[in-house]
Amino acid sequence: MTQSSSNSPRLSDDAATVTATAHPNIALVKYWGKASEARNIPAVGSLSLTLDGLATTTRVAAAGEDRFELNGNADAGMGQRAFAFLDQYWPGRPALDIVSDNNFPTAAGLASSASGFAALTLAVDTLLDGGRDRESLAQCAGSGSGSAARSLFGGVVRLDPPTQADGDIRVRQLAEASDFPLELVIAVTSAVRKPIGSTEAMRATAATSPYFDAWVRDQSQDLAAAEQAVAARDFDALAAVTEKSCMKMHAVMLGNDPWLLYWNAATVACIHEVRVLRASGLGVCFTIDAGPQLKAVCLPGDADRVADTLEGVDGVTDVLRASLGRGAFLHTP
Ligand code: 2P0
Repeated sequence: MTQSSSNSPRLSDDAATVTATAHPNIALVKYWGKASEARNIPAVGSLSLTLDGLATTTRVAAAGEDRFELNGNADAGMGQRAFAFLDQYWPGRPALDIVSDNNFPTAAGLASSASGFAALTLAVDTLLDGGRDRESLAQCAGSGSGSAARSLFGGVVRLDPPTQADGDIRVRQLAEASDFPLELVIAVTSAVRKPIGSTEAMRATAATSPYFDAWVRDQSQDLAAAEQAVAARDFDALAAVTEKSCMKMHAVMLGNDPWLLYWNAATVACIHEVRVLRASGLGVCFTIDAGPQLKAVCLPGDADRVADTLEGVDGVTDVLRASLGRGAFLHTP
C-alpha cells in the first residue's frame, strides 16, 4: 500500500499493521517544568530507569478514519492528544486505527504516558516508513510527553534540555540494564486516575511556585551527581540524590498556588518504611512521581524484603515488581 502524494508519509510496503511495545521509565532525577509548552521542551534534564514487566503495547494500522482505543475502550481525550501529536510529525498522514493496552494502571503516576508515547512513536514511524534513528524517535516522542523520550532507550537514561532556546533535547543511555541491575518495588496506594495531570500541574508550578527558579537552577548538580553514581555503580550515592530530587520536586509543587500534593497517607507510611529498611542496612531508596505510588529502588538481593515490608503497609493495595528493561521495540509480524 502506498499513498498517492509523494509529499505525504508513505505506508511501509511490508507492514499493514505495526505493533510496538515500550516500558515506562521512572525518573531518579526528576523532570518537572517546561521551557516551551508549544514544543514540550523540559526546563530541566532528568535521569531515569527504564523498567521491564510493566508495558504499553500499541498496534497501528491505516484505516478509513482515525480511531483510538485504550485498554479496550474508545478514549476521546487520549485520542485527541495522540492524533494532534501525530499530525505535528507526520503531516498528511493517512487515517489510523490505534489500539493501545497497558498492563498496569493508566494515568496513576506509573508513567503510562511515557510508555504510551514511546510505543506510539515507534509504531507509527515504522508504519509510515519514517526510518528515524533512536535519537530522533526520542525527540519526537518527547514532544508528545516529556518523559516518553527516555523510554526509547533501555537501562539508565539521561535527558538533557536544549542548550539553546530553539534547540533539541538530547537523550542518551548511561548504562545497559545488565550493567547496573537494580530492582523496582512499586507500592500501589491508589489505582484511580490522578485528579490533576502533570502537564497542568507543571504549568501551575512555573506560574505560581516561588521555588521553581531554584529547582531549575540546581538541577544540573543533581544530574551530575546521579551520572557519577551510575558510572561508579555507587548505590548509596544514587540513593541520596534520588530521594533529594524527589523531595525537592514535591516541595516545589507544594509551593503551587493552590498547593498540590499527590501523596496519600499510605505514600507517607511507605516513605518511613523505606527509611527504616535502609537504616537496617538494606540497599533501598524511594521515589514518587505525579501520583501516590511509591517506587522503591533496590539492590537485587534486597528487593524481596522490601516487597514483603511494603505489602504490609496499611493502604497499599498492590505491590508490583520490575527489573530494568530495554528501550521501545517492534514485534516481528
Ligand atoms: C519524570 N514526571 O521525570 C516526572 C516526575 C512526573 C514526575 O515526567 O507534560 O507525562 O506529558 O511532558 O512526561 C510526567 O510528566 O509530562 C513526568 P508531559 P509527563 O518522570
